[in-house]
Amino acid sequence: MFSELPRDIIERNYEQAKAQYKELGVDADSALAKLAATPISLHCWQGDDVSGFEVHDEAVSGGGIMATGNYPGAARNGDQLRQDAEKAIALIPGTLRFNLHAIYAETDGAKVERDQLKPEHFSTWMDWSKRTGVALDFNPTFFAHPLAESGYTLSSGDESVRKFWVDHAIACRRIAEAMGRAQAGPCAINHWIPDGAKDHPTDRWGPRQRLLQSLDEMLAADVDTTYCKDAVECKLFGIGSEDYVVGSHEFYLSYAIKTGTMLCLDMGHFHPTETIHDKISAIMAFQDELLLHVSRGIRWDSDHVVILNDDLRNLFIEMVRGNVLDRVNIALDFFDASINRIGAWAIGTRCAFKALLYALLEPTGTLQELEASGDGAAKLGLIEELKTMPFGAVWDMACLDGNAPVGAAWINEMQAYDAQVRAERC
Ligand code: RNT
Ligand code: ZN
Repeated sequence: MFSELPRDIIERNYEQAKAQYKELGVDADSALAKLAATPISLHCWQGDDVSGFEVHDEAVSGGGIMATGNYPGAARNGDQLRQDAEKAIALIPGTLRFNLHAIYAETDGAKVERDQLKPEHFSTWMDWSKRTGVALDFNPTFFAHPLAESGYTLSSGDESVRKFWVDHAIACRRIAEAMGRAQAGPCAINHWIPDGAKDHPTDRWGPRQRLLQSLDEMLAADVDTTYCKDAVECKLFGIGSEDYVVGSHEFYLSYAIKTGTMLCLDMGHFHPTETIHDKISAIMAFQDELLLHVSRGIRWDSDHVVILNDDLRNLFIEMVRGNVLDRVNIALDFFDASINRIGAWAIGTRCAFKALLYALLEPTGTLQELEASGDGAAKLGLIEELKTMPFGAVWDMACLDGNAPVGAAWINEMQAYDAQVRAERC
């Protein structure tokens, strides 16, 4: 349905675009090289609506996050999820990592409690990683579990519950360490807990003291942090924690500064009009590294498929202007079960790479000189002119170089795959 431009036209368009960017002092070739060298971590959970493969004796609620929609054909086991992920990866140019959650352990049908998880339960994922060359990242899963039903995990006042989750975190840190060793490079592990209260709690203090204690305990475990790179993710509010979230921004920011732990900023975890791009230079004045959850909030919900909007561009522009791409771990976090899931992955990830490329094509030095010289109109004018530069021609070249479909042609592949998968799975 959507045809791809012939190769020679893509190349000719690129040469013209490159000349136009050169006029502004921007080298499009080096922007493409930098784009190809900057990894983004693709989240496994868009593939199956954050379900995972755990064996449960009883029904459990989502526990603080929920994918809505029932588009047919969701992956229901590791092989299907890997097959779907490979399809999505083929539609995306650029270097990808793959971000797993503990509930994606493969246990051959056996019930393995989360505090008992071992690297061997992820050996198929690690083999896949080796075969595809896609490095892994990891997350403990502190939700969708009977011991999370109270709304409190690492901050629970029930000592046995709190201990269970600390042990889960430690088990996961060991798995991340094993993944890191296997891929000869760090595995980023992100700790997000749903803990909080729907309505005004009378004790905001106790849970935070206990979370602090739990974090100290889990991070003190004997794990090699050259391979296991920990981050903590804050949130303002969530489903069932509308009034109070134990792990708020202030809490984790303080913890991170005090202990040197990496922070994770999710684009959908702040006030609905609050964006995160302005936070990067503030936090990185004190911290070596940062983890980002690239997402899109709409009203009160935080995990819509990422699109190329101002928030996304501003985020990548800030990283490029600050020259911190090698200090920021970029991960995706969205889940939409109402549309084709391969499509959701492809759209959001292609957009993240587009935003990165857009940022890399900015004549930052010129803009900053204009600003320093007090010529605000010239600066603003140039920023606006950049929006109608032939960015698309450079992006098409990135897709061609990256062996991904050019233009809308990826949609054909998504549709063909959808038809095949529906025939097989539904
Ligand atoms: C939830 C957090 C968290 C999760 C994933 C699945 O609000 O954003 O990062 O989305 O861990
Ligand atoms: Zn997140």
